[in-house]
Amino acid sequence: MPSAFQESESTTERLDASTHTDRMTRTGSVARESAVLVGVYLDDQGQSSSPLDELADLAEAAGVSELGRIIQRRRKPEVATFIGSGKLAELKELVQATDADLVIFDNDLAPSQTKNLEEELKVKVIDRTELILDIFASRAQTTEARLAVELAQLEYSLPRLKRMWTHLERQGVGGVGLRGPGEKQLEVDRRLAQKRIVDLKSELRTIYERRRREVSARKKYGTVSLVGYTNAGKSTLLNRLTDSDVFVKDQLFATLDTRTRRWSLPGWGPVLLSDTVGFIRDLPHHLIASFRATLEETSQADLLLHVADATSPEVVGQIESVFNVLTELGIREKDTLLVLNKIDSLSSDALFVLQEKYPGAIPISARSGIGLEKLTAAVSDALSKEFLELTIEMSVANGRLAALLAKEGEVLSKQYTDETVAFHCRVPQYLLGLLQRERDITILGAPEMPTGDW
Ligand SMILES: Nc1nc2c(ncn2[C@@H]2O[C@H](COP(=O)(O)OP(=O)(O)OP(=O)(O)O)[C@@H](O)[C@H]2O)c(=O)[nH]1
Ligand SMILES: [Mg+2]
Repeated sequence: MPSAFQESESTTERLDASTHTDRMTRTGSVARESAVLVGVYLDDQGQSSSPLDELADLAEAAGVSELGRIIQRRRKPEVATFIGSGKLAELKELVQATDADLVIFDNDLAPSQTKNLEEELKVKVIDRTELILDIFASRAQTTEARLAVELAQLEYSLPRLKRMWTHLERQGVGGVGLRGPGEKQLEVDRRLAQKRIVDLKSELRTIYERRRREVSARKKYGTVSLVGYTNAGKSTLLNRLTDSDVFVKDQLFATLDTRTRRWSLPGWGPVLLSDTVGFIRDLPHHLIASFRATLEETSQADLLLHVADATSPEVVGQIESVFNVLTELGIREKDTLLVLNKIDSLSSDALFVLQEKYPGAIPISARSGIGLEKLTAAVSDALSKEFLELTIEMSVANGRLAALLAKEGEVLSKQYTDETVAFHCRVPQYLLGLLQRERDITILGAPEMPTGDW
C-alpha cells in the first residue's frame, strides 16, 4: 500500500511533446558547441572580480566549452545591440579568431538585439535565460519537469518566432513578399505554439492540483523543505540527514525534481524532508511560473531550510536572490532557517563575518557532519511552534475523535481507565480550534486563548 512517506513521482508517460514544438523552440540544444562569453554590466552590476564565472559554470552545465570572455561596463545598454560598437568589433574578432559556434550573453537580450547581433557576428547568439532553459530541457526527467520546461521554452520563444522566419527567409527557404510563404509559416507556427501553450498549461494545472492534494494529505507530519541557490549542498544535506542516495554533483542544477524522504528528527519523530530545484540569480520568470507545481512542496512546508554555500564569494548575493524568489512564491521570510553550509572548507574569519551578518544562521557541513546536532535542535524548536503537544481526555466510546486524532495528528501514547482514554498526542496548530469546540473532552497543555472582543 502506498504510504505518505513514499517518494512521490509522477508515473504518467510524457505526452508526445510534439515535433512542432521542437521546431518552434528557437534553438536546438547548445551541447557540444563552443562559445565566447559576454557580460555587459550596468552601473553597480557585476562588481565581483570575475563576474562571468557563474555564466561559465552554466555553460559547462549545458555542455558548452568556453573559448574566451569579453566584459564591458556601461551606463546603459546600446539599444540595437546591447553591447557598444567598439566592443562589438572586438567581440567579432574574438569569435573569428577562436572559430566559436556561439556567443552567450550574461544579460537578457530583446529579440531584436539578438537578431542584430547574429547578423553582425554571423554565429548564433543566446542569452542567459536561453542557456538556463537549455540546461533544464536536457536534464528534465519526470513528466512534470519536462512539461514545465517545454512551457517555459515556448513562452520564451513566442515573441522570437519572427526571427526564425527571417532566418529561413535569408536562407532562401521562405518567400520574400509580405504575404509570402514565410509569413504564412510564421502565422502557422505562432498559432501552433499558442495552442500547445494552452494544452501544456492545462496538463500542468492537473498535475498541480494532484500535487496539492498529495501535499495536504501529508499535512499531519511536520514538513520541511530544503531551498537554496543551486550547488549549495541541498541534496548532500538530504542524503546526510535521511541516509538516502539522491544525485549530488558539483554542477549547477543537478536536481530538477522534488524528492521527499522520511527524516527521523531526533527528539521529535518522523518528519518529511523535501529537496527541490535550486534557485539562481534572475531565475527566468517563465521558469518560476512553470515550476510552480514542483515548488508547491516548498510553499506548503511548515519550515524551510535555506541552504547557502558559505564558501562562495557571492554568498551574500545568492542568499538575497533566494529570498527574492521565495517572496515571488509568496513565502514569508520568518518561516525559514538559514543554514551556512560547507564550513569544512571555510576559514574561521570568513565564517565569523557571515555570522555577524546573519546572527540566526546555523553553520554546518553537510559533507563532514559538523553542526548537524545544532541544526536538528533548531528544526525541532521551529516545528514546535507549528505543532502542539496535548493530552486529550475523552470517553472511550468517542471513536470519531480518536480516529480524527490518529488521522490528523500523531498519537504518542494512550492511557485507559474504565470509561475514559487519555491521548497524549501532537497535533497541528490548526486543529486546536476544532478540538476546543468538542463537547465532553478535556484538553491539557493547550496555550491560553486570547480574551476580549475580537
Ligand atoms: N566542502 C563541502 N562541499 C560540499 C558540502 N556539501 C555539499 N558539497 C558539495 O557541493 C556540490 C553540490 O552539492 P549538491 O548537494 O549537489 O548541491 P545542490 O544544492 O543539491 O545543487 P543543485 O541540485 O545543483 O541545485 C557537490 O560537489 C557536493 O559534494 C560541504 O559541506 N562541504
Ligand atoms: Mg541537488
